[in-house]
This record gives sequence, C-alpha cells and structure tokens, in this order.
Amino acid sequence: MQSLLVTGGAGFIGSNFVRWVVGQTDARVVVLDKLTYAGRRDTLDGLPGDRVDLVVGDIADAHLVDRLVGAADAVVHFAAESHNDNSLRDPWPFIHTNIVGTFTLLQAARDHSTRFHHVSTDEVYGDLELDDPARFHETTPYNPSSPYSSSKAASDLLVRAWVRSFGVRATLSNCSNNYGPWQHIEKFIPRQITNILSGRRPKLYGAGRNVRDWIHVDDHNAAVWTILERGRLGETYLIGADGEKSNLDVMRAILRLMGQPEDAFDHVADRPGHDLRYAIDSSKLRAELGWTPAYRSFEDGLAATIEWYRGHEEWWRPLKEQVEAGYAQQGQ
Ligand code: NAD
Ligand code: TDX
Repeated sequence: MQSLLVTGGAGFIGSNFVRWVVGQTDARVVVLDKLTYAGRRDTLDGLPGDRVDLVVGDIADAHLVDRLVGAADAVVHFAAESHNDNSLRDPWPFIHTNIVGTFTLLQAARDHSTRFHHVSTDEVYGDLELDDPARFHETTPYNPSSPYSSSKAASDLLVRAWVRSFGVRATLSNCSNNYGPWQHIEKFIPRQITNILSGRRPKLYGAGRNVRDWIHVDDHNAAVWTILERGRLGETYLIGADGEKSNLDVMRAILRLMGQPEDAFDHVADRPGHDLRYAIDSSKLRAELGWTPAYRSFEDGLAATIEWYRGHEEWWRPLKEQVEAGYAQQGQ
C-alpha cells in the first residue's frame, strides 16, 4: 500500500488518519478535500510535503476522481457531510456528498480495480433503548433516523452493491463517536470545551440521558488501517472501544477537568428525532484482526483533548461566533 488517496483528509478524522499514516507507515498520501466549512488546510500543517499532497476538489467530480483513483493503490473514503444538526437544517449537501460522492468514487474504483475502504458510522443502525442489553453488531438491521445517518446508510448500501455486482474490492467500517484533536467545534465535546474557554456556558440537549459510545480518533484510525491491510474483502467491521457514557456524564467530566462546578451548564432545546443510545460490539474486529484500543482511559484522553483546544485557540476562535449564532437560532 504505497500510495493512498484519502478523501476528506482535511477534516477531523481524515487529517488525524493522514498524520497516523505518515507516522506509522511509509505510504504516500494524496488528500482529496473540498475544504467545506469543515475542512481546513491547516489541519495538515507540519506534514512532510514529499509524503502528503492536498488536491482541493469535490468527490462528486467524476473526471477528477477518475484521475486520482486511477493513480492510487487504495482509497480511504472519509469525506462526508458529518453533522446531524446541519442535516436537519439543510439535507441537500448530505445527499450530494454522502450519496452522489460515494457513487462517483465507487465507479472509479470499479473502472480501475482500486482497493476501497469506506468509513461509516454506527448511526446507520438507528438507536437502542437505555436499558437494552443489546449492542450493535455487523448484522444489525439498518434503521437510520436523521438525514445524515440515512445518507450514510445509503452510501454503505451502494458500497455493498458495488462489491456484489461489480466485484469492487471494498471493505466497510462503522465506528462510534470519535473525540480528539482537530474536531470541528460544532460537535458536542469541542463545543463545550470552547464554550468554557470563551466564557460561555456549555449547552446540553434535553436532559442529557442520551448515551454515546466514545472512542479516541487514533484508535479509530488504527482500526481503519488494520482493516485496509488485513480485512476480508466485502466485509463490514464495527469499530468501538466500550466507551458508553451519557451526555450528562461527559458534560460533568469536561466541567470537572476544566475546574468548573459540575452544574455550570444550560439545558437547551433537544435535537428533533434525537437518537437515544449507541453501543458497539466490536468483537469481530478484535477476534479476526487482533485490533484493540490503545486509549484505556476516557478521562485521560478527554484531558489531553482539552489541553489541545487550550493550545490551538488560533484554530478554533475564528469559527466560534458563527457556530454559536447558528445554534442560538435553534434555541440551542
Ligand atoms: P468532518 O466533517 O470533520 O470532515 C469531513 C471532511 O470532508 C471535511 O474536510 C470536508 O471539507 C470534506 N468534504 C465534505 N464534502 C466533500 C466533498 N463533496 N468532496 C470532498 N471533500 C468533502 O467529518 P469527520 O468527523 O472527520 O468524519 C469523517 C468520516 O467519518 C465521515 O464519513 C463520517 O460519517 C465518519 N464517522 C465520523 C464519526 C465521528 O464521530 N466524527 C464517527 C463515525 C464515523
Ligand atoms: O451542544 C451540544 N449539546 C448536546 O447535548 C451538541 C452539539 C450535541 N449534544 C448531544 C447530541 C448527541 O447526543 O451530544 C451528543 C453528541 O452529539 P454530536 O457531537 O453532534 O454527535 P452525534 O450526533 O452523536 O454524531 C457523531 O457521531 C457519529 C458524529 O457527529 C457523526 O459524524 C458520527 O457519525
């Protein structure tokens, strides 16, 4: 795997993946990224120019995609519209990027017989009751709730169909909620950290009983690399680190680690259609490919993430007013 095309490599998980690949392997990387509001050139700052190239463009641009996929040994496909709240405001970019964009990449992978890894989410499975002992596994039926998760579900189904009908050499992974450096401040954890750092009160949707299954972004990316190298073609692998926590507990942990009273936050309007609980059973990935998460303590990973946002104010500060103005319009 000498030459990789990484779509969405200027976003949160994609840029961490590129750093991981440069640090852990000899591969060269071409990033294809549209640099939407969520993608920033400076997420790739400091990476060696002889290992990493950025091509600014759209994954739904068939000519560009054909050329880049044809020149790569493998494609790792992260690019997406990724935020549920945005998908409730305006679903169209989710249809364009997540569905049409994935289709465009698959056609090129088919034409060039290029190895393809599709990065997806546990949200395609819908949600679980709080007291349900069940967790999601590879054969859980799809039941997405939001425009975001339904567009990701559609993209997964396209990948599966292109494997079966056209022999595309693809694998898929569905991961739980990621945290770590370079995450856009529209998302839950960095929004609360940067609220506190900028003198605002953190905002919890509803009562905060909803549960998310947290994983450090480096653990996700190590799993993606493992699947790319050794995963069985056509297979889906669920990625998770047994990190179930209620939003209220995460909120309190952030406040505690930042030296604030644990009740110093506001309850705001709930998300329409808000999924209750996600929980991943990653035993297939662990048993078959030997992956295990390296981050053992969520609190340690969270503390390091808080320090990262403290140290990168120049990166997030210019976005803060606009992100909060958007939320304020929705009473959030
Ligand atoms: P992100 O929003 O931070 O980054 C997405 C990147 O894709 C940005 O750099 C953006 O500019 C780029 N992009 C968007 N539309 C594009 C287009 N049409 N053409 C080219 N580039 C485009 O997202 P993220 O959180 O890093 O998520 C990456 C992937 O991982 C997504 O596929 C997402 O569904 C999946 N995922 C995310 C999480 C999570 O917790 N964040 C969990 C599981 C799976
Ligand atoms: O201010 C907030 N307050 C709050 O209580 C925000 C932004 C969110 N929340 C809640 C909603 C969710 O229950 O926190 C939880 C996490 O919210 P998000 O960070 O928006 O993530 P989520 O909707 O769970 O989706 C994430 O994980 C799966 C990613 O954004 C997706 O891309 C991924 O597929």
